[in-house]
Amino acid sequence: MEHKAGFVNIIGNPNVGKSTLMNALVGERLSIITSKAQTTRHRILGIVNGDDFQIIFSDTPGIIKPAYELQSSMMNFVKSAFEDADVLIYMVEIGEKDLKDEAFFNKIIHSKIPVLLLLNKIDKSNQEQLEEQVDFWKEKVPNATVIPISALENFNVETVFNTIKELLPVSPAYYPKDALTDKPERFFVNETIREKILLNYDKEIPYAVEIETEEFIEDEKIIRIRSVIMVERDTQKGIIIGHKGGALKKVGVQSRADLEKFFGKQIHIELYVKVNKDWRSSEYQLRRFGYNQ
Ligand code: GDP
Ligand code: K
Ligand code: MG
Repeated sequence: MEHKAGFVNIIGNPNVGKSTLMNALVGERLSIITSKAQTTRHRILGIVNGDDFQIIFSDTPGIIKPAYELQSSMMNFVKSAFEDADVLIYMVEIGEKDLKDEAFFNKIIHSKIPVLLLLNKIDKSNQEQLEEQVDFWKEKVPNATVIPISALENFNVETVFNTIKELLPVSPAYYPKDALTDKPERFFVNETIREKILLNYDKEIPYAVEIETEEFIEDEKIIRIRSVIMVERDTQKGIIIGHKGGALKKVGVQSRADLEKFFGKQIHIELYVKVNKDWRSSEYQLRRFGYNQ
């Protein structure tokens, strides 16, 4: 039997459902998901292995116009997603009619690699709107295969999966056949905590936060974790901790529940908050947190 393998990169505007799709395709909650833009900051690989294939999905941050250094490096992740793909997934959501970034759009319509245009969130549309949108995107991106899906309700996700398998080039596997992702365990701890912060705090707070897991000690039945929540200012520290530590405690409880599911073990988690002035604008700090490639 011939073995197929390749890279499938998922790009699109913020909040269209890229991370939801990758998790559905991989069958694991690798990418955090919230209704807020810029939830995904890194490029995250999700690997699906079969006897005769290996698909390496990569989830990227949404396409944005960078306003500060962190965002610039997030856009480098998106750009690199163009460079090594065997199949490109360009995701749009129902009702979306335009690309915010012309340069990206031109790259897509002139792409030499196969493009799947996934029209997501069709659970929110009616038949008439759906047909109109499919026609619109077929005309706008003539080189793409247009597939309407609902990543959230798992509608047509299998069709996407099978279409990708067809398009994969013949190749040996790139990663060990038991690999699920390229990211270390601590990365998923950091991301889980960051997701809870996105869910629990308003306005600028989540965007000023970075997580660093200092300790990850795995025993047979329990994993002991200690993580720092980094903020830019003292006032933000106070908000994260909350009255009598209540807000921080909530983040800990919610993170622990998710991490126990993810790792399949009991979790002990200790969180504390530290001020790290202006980390988002510091190249040195960004490198330290794995943003600058
Ligand atoms: P990303 O920013 O493109 O990675 O988008 P996310 O995967 O984080 O999803 C953004 C929001 O859209 C979340 O609230 C998801 O639950 C929601 N979402 C994703 N896919 C669907 C879908 O198929 N239908 C609906 N109704 N919502 C969806
Ligand atoms: K999002
Ligand atoms: Mg995302």
